[in-house]
Amino acid sequence: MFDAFTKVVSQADARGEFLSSAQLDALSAMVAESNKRMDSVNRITSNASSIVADAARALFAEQPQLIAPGGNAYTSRRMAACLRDMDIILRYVTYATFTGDASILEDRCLNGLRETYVALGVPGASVAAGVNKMKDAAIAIVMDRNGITQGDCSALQSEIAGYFDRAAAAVA
Ligand code: PEB
Repeated sequence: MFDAFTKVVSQADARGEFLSSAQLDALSAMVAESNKRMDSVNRITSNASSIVADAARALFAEQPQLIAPGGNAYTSRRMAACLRDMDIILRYVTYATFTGDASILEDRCLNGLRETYVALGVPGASVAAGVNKMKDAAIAIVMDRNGITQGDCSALQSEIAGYFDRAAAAVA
């Protein structure tokens, strides 16, 4: 598990090199912009339950077979497991956003997740659709210009979107 700093250090050490000025510039820019990152994590974290619930509701409206008898979210137990899974994935996306590195998401959440869903008979494409709905909601909340210092958050937006995309691609 890395963050943006330890990732660069590990890569440089594997080559036996000092940090390059390009690497230092990139990390320095990340520090300079870190308020945006923290605000994004804070906004997603404090809206996590509605991001999950709204995405699940939209998923079940689009794929009603999931909540019909025999469906993968039918019975409260499976529904709870589904909401929990979406919550877990969103939580790991906030960790990746916080650290500026996807390795925590990959190593602790996505690694083996496809195989787990295959073994359980949970449709990965439906999980991916749910993740995409969380992505849209989370990005809208992060990019809301109200009540926040104005600035360019486009790089952060695509970084965060990329974490959701990795999660969706890992299970689709
Ligand atoms: C992954 N999910 C489930 C299980 C595991 C995970 C390990 C089996 C054990 C259990 O039931 O608790 N756990 C989860 C995760 C991590 C982890 C991401 C990462 C660290 O430790 N059902 C649907 C939707 C989808 C869904 C498509 C979007 O209809 C999910 C939600 N996951 C779902 C369901 C189960 C499950 C388990 C329904 C229960 C399956 C079953 O027991 O039949």
